[in-house]
Amino acid sequence: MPAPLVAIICGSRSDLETVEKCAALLTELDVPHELRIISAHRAPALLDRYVAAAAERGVRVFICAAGLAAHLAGGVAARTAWPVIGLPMPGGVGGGLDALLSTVQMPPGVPVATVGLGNARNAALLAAQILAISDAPLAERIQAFRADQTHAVEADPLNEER
Ligand code: RP5
Repeated sequence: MPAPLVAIICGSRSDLETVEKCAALLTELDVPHELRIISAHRAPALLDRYVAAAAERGVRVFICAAGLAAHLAGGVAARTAWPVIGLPMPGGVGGGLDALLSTVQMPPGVPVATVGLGNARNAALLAAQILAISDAPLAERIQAFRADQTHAVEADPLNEER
């Protein structure tokens, strides 16, 4: 097994159903990854140890999924200079507006690239696209994914030329 390049961290087991869609797309794109459940609030010391160790082992992109007072992505971004993608989880105030703002509104100097509420697949794609900068075969797999997606739209029976 190649060493993971992407670490997916979620704040709670209750985030898993969404986060597994992110892991599934990374698997489909053949991107080595690992998944952990580490709450920024309930286990800050573990988060500290994990981020340092993961970067040491070769992880190059972190995807952080959290809801409510979603400090996980910001907390990870504070601990590493590798890219961090925030995946805010729906369900809190305003359907997840709390998590969206907590994740996206980082102070200057510590960025978190935030995807839409619960948009686990975009988090996976963005991580893959970052890694594809220096991985030509991965870039080709992403292009193929895009082509399939385009073909699916074009092939919809409602779009048939008459
Ligand atoms: C966040 O609080 C988690 O990421 C989760 O989305 C939310 C609720 O967590 P649980 O109370 O279900 O553990 O930290």
